[in-house]
Amino acid sequence: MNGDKLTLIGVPLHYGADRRGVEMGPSALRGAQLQARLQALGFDVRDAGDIAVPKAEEPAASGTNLKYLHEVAQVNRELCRAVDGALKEGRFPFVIGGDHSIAIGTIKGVRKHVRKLGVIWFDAHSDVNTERTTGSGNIHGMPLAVCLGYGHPNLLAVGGEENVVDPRNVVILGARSIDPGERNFLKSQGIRVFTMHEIDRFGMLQVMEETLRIVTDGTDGVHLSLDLDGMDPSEAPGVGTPVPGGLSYRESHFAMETIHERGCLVSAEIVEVNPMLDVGNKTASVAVGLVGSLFGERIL
Ligand code: 4U7
Ligand code: MN
Ligand code: MN
Ligand code: MN
Repeated sequence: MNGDKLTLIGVPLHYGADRRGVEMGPSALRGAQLQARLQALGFDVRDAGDIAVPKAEEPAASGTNLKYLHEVAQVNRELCRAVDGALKEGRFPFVIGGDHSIAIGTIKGVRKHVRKLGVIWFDAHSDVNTERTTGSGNIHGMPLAVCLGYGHPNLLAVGGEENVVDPRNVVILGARSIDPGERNFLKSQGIRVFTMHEIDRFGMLQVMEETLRIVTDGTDGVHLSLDLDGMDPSEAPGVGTPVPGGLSYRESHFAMETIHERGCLVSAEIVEVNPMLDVGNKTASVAVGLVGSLFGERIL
């Protein structure tokens, strides 16, 4: 953990999901007392405010099937700079989205400081589509591929195309919706995916032991990319692409608690909270609860 200083960076972006609502995620998370929760654990928390998101009526012509490529790339470049800036000041970057395309800017920014970076990708989806495999054209289904070095040149260029992560240090947790093209990609990259089937079979204890072994094996730090749709929609209904059969409340907290115990985290992000689809502010509150466990809240 990067000392005891954190910087919150809001990214009210929805263009990667092409669906409204998720741009209100940062304000919902702030409203659920994210900052106070972290301060209560003794952290010095600075809220850097929101990255500016350009207005667009429809995807600018980009010569590709990727929606809002121009806007998504621009926001990620800004985010990458902000994450880089936080780390330069010795502060832990905590990014609040926003759709999951922002993982590109976060991870590229972190990689400028952490040479070998492990990644835990908590998600119902694997987010490894490219312009060749995507059915939706939505960039929030592609960020992990980009961080591994595959995807549109404008996205690969964010923060320098050399700043990729090693597939041997990446783990996907909670997957239950993987597109055919993604399946091939995951196999060819040899990425460890703990689908809901493995989680049912082995239980969270064994899954987290194996996860933490993989993401810390030869690395200098670990990034957590927390897509709230990894949780079961009964716990986290306010997400853009809910998929039944997800991680329970306790399984999710247990994952956060074990990551905290390991003390390997260098950066984190929470994405895909969509207050427009939520029941009250339930999903943001559940997310902030997970952050509590991630940063050391204890039951006893
Ligand atoms: B999220 C999808 F086809 N795979 O590419 C796609 F199922 O960041 C969903 O994980 C992507 O929420 C979900 O559009 C992106 C679809
Ligand atoms: Mn995702
Ligand atoms: Mn997802
Ligand atoms: Mn989603």
